[in-house]
Amino acid sequence: MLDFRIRSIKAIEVLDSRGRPTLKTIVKTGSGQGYFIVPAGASKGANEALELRDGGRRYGGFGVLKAVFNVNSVISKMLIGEDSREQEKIDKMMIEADSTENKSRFGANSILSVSGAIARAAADTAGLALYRYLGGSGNWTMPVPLMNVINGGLHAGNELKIQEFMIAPIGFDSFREALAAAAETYMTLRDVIKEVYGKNAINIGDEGGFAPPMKNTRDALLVLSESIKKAGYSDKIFILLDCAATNFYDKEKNKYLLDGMELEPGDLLEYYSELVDEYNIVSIEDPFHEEDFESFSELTEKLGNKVQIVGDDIFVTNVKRIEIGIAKRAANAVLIKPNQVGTITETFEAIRTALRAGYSVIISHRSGETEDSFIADLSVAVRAGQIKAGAPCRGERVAKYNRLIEIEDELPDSRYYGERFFRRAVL
Ligand code: 2PG
Ligand code: MG
Repeated sequence: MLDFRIRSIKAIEVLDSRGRPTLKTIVKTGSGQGYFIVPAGASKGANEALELRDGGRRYGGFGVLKAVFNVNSVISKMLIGEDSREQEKIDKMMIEADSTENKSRFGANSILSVSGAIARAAADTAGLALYRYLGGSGNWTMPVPLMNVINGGLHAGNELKIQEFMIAPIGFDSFREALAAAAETYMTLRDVIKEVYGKNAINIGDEGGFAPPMKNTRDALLVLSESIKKAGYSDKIFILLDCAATNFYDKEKNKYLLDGMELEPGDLLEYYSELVDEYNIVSIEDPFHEEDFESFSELTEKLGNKVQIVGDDIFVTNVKRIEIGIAKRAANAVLIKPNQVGTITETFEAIRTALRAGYSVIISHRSGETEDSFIADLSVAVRAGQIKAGAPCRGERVAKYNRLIEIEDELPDSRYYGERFFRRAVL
């Protein structure tokens, strides 16, 4: 008899890819076990659930021993004996015991580490791969990887204000082929940057993309489109931006400080339209600051039929905020990050809310990551069609892509999302 009951829950403090502490929690059932390691953002939305840090001198204040303690004491005590398949019930128990709006009592990092580890433990107990346990069967879709190949903003020590310049290998028949072409393009980009900016320019940023000493958005777009062309994929690989615009928004002036200009929201919108006309840009994430639903709506109205407009900091994987966005037609896609909200159940609710409205869904990593590849399985389980997991470089980024290669290998009947990227619902 398989025993799904939770026998033990144990958290420990480990490191993420920025050398900062985070939680790894291991859940054991009577017949299996699972773990989860929590990632961490740098450009965090103000409305994200709270990440509990110790403060003080140890690890510069980033320690998570309080969060570890919360898991090993009150959360563990509460959940021992529960059936690990009851994800919703267990997540609700933690949410209720925490009893705050933003999970600030236990910390969303404590809660998510348990929530994710329980899903894995139940999958392991059932003898199923995580994507199968979470995603049932049939109609398997492999996601298009959105790969951040030039890093700026808070993820790099350069002057680029736009945080992420990504490529999406869309015109391919399988994840495997798409990944190969994207990795070739990444290698070509390295050569092009080295040629133009010298060898100091090929150092990499937090998400494995290059962090060259460029100043302006167009500098990055130019080398990127040159590299795609040189690699031979102009009609198959497209460009995406994550502006993370809250980080270059001046609240007092109500202006965006970008590329040496001070732009009103309307001017910034015009600037984006120009860039879309000049380059093969198919997606723009967080084009305005995290409370500016109005400008998001205007941009979606203007470009939404040809460009994916993605809400990240504005939605923070939160059903209430996604619903406001849907009502205001503020975007046509949502970025999903489990640690923005803090449980697997709420992550699924956010995904369902977005899909019901015809929004595209992108499962995303954080800039501070680990070897945990949970989001790779999640992206397949919910047939998201898109995953954002960084450049094809650095262990914590390739962990996700390597896991997807493995999954595709197990699913010979799966289809690559590919061109379906462009099949946008009329909202
Ligand atoms: C983003 C993410 C991931 P961070 O803004 O989309 O790329 O960055 O994890 O720093 O919030
Ligand atoms: Mg973002």
